[in-house]
Amino acid sequence: VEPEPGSLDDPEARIQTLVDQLNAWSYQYYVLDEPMVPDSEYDRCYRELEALESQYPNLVRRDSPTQRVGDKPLEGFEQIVHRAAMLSLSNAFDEAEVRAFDRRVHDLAEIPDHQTVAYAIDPKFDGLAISILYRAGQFVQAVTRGDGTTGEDVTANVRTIRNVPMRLSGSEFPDELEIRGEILIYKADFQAMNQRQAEHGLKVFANPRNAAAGTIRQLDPRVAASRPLRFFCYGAVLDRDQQGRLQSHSKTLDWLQNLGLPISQHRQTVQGVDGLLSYYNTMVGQRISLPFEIDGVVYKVDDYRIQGQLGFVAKAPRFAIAHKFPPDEVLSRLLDIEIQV
Ligand code: NMN
Repeated sequence: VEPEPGSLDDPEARIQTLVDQLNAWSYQYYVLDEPMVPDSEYDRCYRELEALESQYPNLVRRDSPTQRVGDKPLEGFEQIVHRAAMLSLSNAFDEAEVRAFDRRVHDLAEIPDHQTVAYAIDPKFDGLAISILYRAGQFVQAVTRGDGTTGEDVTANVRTIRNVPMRLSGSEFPDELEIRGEILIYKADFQAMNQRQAEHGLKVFANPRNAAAGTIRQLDPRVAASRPLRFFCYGAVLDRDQQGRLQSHSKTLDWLQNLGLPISQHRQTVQGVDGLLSYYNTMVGQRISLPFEIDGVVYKVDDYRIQGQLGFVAKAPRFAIAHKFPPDEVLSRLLDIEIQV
């Protein structure tokens, strides 16, 4: 008699069922922030999977949640040349500079004054930029920005980040997909982590960004696995055909979200410079209550055709700008105190 798939008589199928189930629950828990089952249920399946994997080591899957605990330490990080440079963004520090940006977009793309430009906006996460490569839908490589041209292969560390999918969902992805995003640590996780570090007489970090950057450059992936890193995807490297099909940045993010990638819930599409400034003011107000640190907001011309007309200057695209927040160290010091009390 053929064993029933997923039953205990067929360990390979049972392992696959458990991996798929745990990954689906993890997606709900870490990406959507809506757990579907109690932790005890998740943990029970996890232990069953661990037991099967130790009994059948050759059946361990690369996308198994047990593979996120970190491999053996590395000797060093390999240097990787980015296939598409990781650019930086020009900055705007006040309203006049944002208005000048919108003016330039109109002028260079020859958009009449009475027409507003659609902009896609994201919070500017205060973490570190990362490029992640999926091949045939499988996570294969993660590289830091470095100098924008060459970065470091930190695949082993990024594999431990719980909301980075090891496998894309659905089938609507190209054979190779390189995505870009930010690695960060939530404020509350940072406080707890620093407290643990202090209790163990270990290094205490100055802020979440330093902690995230220091963790990603750790040679021991088990250390990375023990730290509460999170990831947000904010774009993909697309060729002209793909841009033509997707049409806009906001539709690209919809597509990436459907592939199971974590996309910020705070993204928005707005019309014209007034839309930009009103979003900015909203975010200035929300900044302190957001669970993660941001140091500004990023405005991108949404339509790829207009982006293409604008092109690039030096190392930054002309179709995007980072509107930076004024420094408010006093405010964040106050926040630290509040959390510690
Ligand atoms: O290391 P992982 O497998 O991500 O688990 C860490 C903790 O998070 C565990 O305590 C686990 O129970 C919890 N967790 C819960 C769910 C859920 O759906 N309730 C999903 C993923 C992780």
